[in-house]
Amino acid sequence: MITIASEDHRLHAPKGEFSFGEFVPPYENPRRVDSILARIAETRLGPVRPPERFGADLIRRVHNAPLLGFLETAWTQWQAQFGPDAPPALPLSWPVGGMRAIEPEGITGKFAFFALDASTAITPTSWAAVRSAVDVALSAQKLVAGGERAAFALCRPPGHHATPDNYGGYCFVNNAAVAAEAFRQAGAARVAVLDVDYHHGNGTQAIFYRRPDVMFASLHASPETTYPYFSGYADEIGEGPGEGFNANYPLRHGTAWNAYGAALDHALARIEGYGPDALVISLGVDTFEKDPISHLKLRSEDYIRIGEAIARLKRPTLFVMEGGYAIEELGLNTVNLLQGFEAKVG
Ligand code: OKP
Ligand code: ZN
Repeated sequence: MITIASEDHRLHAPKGEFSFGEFVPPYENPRRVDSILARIAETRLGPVRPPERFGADLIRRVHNAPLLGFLETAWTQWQAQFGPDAPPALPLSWPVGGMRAIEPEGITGKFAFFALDASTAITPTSWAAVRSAVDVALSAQKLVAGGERAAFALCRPPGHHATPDNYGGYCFVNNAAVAAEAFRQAGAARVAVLDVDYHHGNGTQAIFYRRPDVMFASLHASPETTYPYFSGYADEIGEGPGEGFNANYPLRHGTAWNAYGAALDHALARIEGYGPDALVISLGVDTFEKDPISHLKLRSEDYIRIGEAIARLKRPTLFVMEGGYAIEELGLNTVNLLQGFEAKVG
């Protein structure tokens, strides 16, 4: 399988994130890509190529102008307010409940307005890294649209928490959603996005919630206990013309392969019935038993089975990297899934 990867992901390397009341080294860091690339080389999964550059058209179809304007200029405005020794660019308050959702003029207010959480710092060069991740996703999408059976977009930073109007959960632009949109433009009548990251892909869900042309299915730890908390329940089935095209499989903390595999079979059967022309996998391996921020119990060999199950759908398949924070086994688990897929494709 061909992997698309860019060195520019290194341009997003914040000093830290807020985690349980402390400012800690970021779980989402450049070493994640190193771990995956090392395993790709070790297993000879296939060639690794740099991305082409794409314009912003498809990004604009997925995200609204105020968010994109903010992301492009946030650091400059933050530094204008705080000077050369500016602190990490993070929000510390939010518009909740029935408060007025009006974009504030000042930069600290804008952070409060656009951010989902205080885990997602913006640095001077974050936007360039974000754009490179979109280029990675679109370059890999182009391979699959052009007839490759599958391709792996090694995106960093990840994307599935980014909604039309908000960034957060380590995500800025929704790489998988942009790729799904690219498949639609390339002539796919129906696209399915299957999200196997530990966290609910609230952003991808929100982007396609009212649309029948992109189905979203997600397996994730239940919002009752787990970030992003306010999205991911099983009764979220889509709305209006999108009703019936969103499927959530919330899982309890401690879930291991048996219950996970059963939910995966359900999700895949739903996708099979939908009959998509292309499949996008939001590939997170933070479901791993040793993941430092997660509470599912998948083992390294289980990822092979996930890949095999996905291959049985027999669809043109684009894998888009999302989460996974157990650096040591991140490459192993990710490549296990891709190799499981390839073994069944032959
Ligand atoms: C991004 B992805 C621990 C809490 C972290 C944000 C989680 C974002 C996960 N510091 N909260 O879905 O893997
Ligand atoms: Zn995750």
